Amino acid sequence: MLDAFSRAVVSADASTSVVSDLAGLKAFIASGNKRLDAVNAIASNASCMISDAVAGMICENQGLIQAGGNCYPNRRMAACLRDAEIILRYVTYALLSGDASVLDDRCLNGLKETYSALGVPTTSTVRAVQIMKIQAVAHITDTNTEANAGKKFRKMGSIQGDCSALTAEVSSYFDRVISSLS
Ligand SMILES: CCC1=C(C)/C(=C/C2=NC(=C\c3[nH]c(/C=C4\NC(=O)[C@H](C)[C@H]4CC)c(C)c3CCC(=O)O)/C(CCC(=O)O)=C2C)NC1=O
Repeated sequence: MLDAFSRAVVSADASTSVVSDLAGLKAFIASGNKRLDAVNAIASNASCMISDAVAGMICENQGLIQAGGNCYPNRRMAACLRDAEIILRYVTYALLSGDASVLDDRCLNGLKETYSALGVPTTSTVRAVQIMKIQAVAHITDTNTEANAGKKFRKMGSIQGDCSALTAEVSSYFDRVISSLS
């Protein structure tokens, strides 16, 4: 498992050169508080995001909770919610460390094969991950709306600034999950 710093060392070592991406690391440090706010925006809304994403996925494909569907019976429903939680958790770890390796190595490695062995539909999983991606960006930028959140509407109230680099980065981790299952 690597982070932004160990990644710079490993890449330098691979080309037997000195650490060269110091500008990148400087930017990583300079945006540290923003990054922590972004991780907090996801982590502190995680249970709401997970249940909403899985509910949305089922709402669009109700066969999932009927006999023969992969969210039926409750044991599978629980496994599905747990998997959504695992995926979101590893995305936050990647965002915190500024590197995708923890997500790749500990969550995505072999997941597609596991799903195909168990008959877990990856298109549905991808749909739930897409919803979590949209939610995560909305929570990080504090642009979530009461219309979509209903009674659970909650603003982070963090200082407004330019979060485009962090939202692009977190989106790339969700895209990584999607492409590894597709
Ligand atoms: C730390 C890394 C890690 C990951 C990623 C992980 C995933 C994972 N998901 C599993 C099962 C499962 N995953 C799902 C998920 C779903 N079913 C659906 O219809 C939806 C599309 C989707 C939820 C979004 C289900 C239903 C099962 C149980 C399948 C079965 O036993 O028939 C299994 C098989 C063992 C088990 O049931 O616990 C693993 C290993 N486990 C891990 O330790």
